[in-house]
Amino acid sequence: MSGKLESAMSSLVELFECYALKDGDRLHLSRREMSNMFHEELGDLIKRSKDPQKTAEILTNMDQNLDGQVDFEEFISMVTKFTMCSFDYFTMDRTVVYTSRCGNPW
Ligand SMILES: [Ca+2]
Ligand SMILES: [Ca+2]
Repeated sequence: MSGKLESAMSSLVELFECYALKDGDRLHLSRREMSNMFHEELGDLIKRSKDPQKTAEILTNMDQNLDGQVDFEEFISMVTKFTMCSFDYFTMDRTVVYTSRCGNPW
């Protein structure tokens, strides 16, 4: 049985490969693959961002070595930065999930 962290890590690898495989190169996200991933996986989070300028900055700077594509290390770096900026969003949602699943926690 895997823990939540191991599951999250596995999910990130699977997600990256799912989008990266579309052009046959499973090790890199092309610009089109990145665009598809943003719209399909982060659309709601981007719309709710309290700091749209910071969000745009993180997403446009994904390609750190400027080779026109995003490798797994660059992808994980973006996920880390974006997750840190989204802490309030996720903790707010966790309360909603907890309340709806377990009743009033107080
Ligand atoms: Ca690819
Ligand atoms: Ca790159």
